[in-house]
Amino acid sequence: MGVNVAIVGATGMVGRTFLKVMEDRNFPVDQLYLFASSKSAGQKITFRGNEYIVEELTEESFKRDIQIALFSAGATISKHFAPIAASHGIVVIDNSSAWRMDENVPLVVPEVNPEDISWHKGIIANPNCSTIQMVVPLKPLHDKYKIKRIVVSTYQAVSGAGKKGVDDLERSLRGEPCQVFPHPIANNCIPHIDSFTPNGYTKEELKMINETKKIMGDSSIKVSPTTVRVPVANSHSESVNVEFARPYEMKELIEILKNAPGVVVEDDPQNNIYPLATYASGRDKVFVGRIRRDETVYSGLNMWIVADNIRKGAATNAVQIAELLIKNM
Ligand code: 11C
Repeated sequence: MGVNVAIVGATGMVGRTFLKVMEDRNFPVDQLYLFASSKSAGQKITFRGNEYIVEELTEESFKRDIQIALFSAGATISKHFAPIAASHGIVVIDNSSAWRMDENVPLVVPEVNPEDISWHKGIIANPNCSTIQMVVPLKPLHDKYKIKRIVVSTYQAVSGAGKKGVDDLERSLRGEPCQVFPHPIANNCIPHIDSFTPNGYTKEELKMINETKKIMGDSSIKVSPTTVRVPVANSHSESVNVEFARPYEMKELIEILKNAPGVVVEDDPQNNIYPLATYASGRDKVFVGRIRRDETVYSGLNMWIVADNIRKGAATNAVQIAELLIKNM
């Protein structure tokens, strides 16, 4: 038996990927409702061989027999419509930043804190893509060695800015000015994702700091991020430096990563094997490589972490949350 599902933001990049991921994972859908802005209403989208017509999202949209709604239409839409959906008994899994730091809303990565789903009050938040791929391999290491501090630099794909970002890279590669990014993205690395805040960090960087603490359930973890947009179409890469409170043996640490849910270790530098954005794209796992001791601190580690930001960083994580909900229904 399946569930009745609504997708809000169905015509966007993540919205369409929700559908693709549900197809790939045989997610049990009975009725499917697709919602978007009035501009996109009327578009046709195929799911499992059947054509669906996208409807305009209104306050009436949720007066249907729907159990789960996957939202990816931006924070403003989520702020307004997620509580309306929840008031009809629908569980909203929201991919925007609107509810992530709300203390009444669980922020969930199924490989890390699946237990937090149990206290939802109608809305469950999906974390930011750059946070998700970092915490998946770090959680089992934190459990064993206790993380004191993380220094992370990201190399984020243009698809993080949606289709507009992908179009901007193509435009920039043709020598035309960018419309979304503040500088040419072709041949550049732009250390600026989302807007700057008074302390000099961007909102993207603050998300990595705050969301990591909430998902890991440990506010003592220090996170020092620099987030950078690079001319890569899809999949974010991250250079992650970790300082543990307890010592580790490298062999044991790698075994932990190999056995960690959702993690694939790709680490054979002698044969040029390490995670790459082109390989991670289209996959649901988090790839980890270049695993090596940081010799400059008591118990330090360097890693290179890559994942598909639209799949594991957004759509797949949300569908995994929906799968957990169904299991507990
Ligand atoms: C990017 N991480 O790569 C952003 C996109 O808070 O869900 C996702 C923004 C968010 O531009």
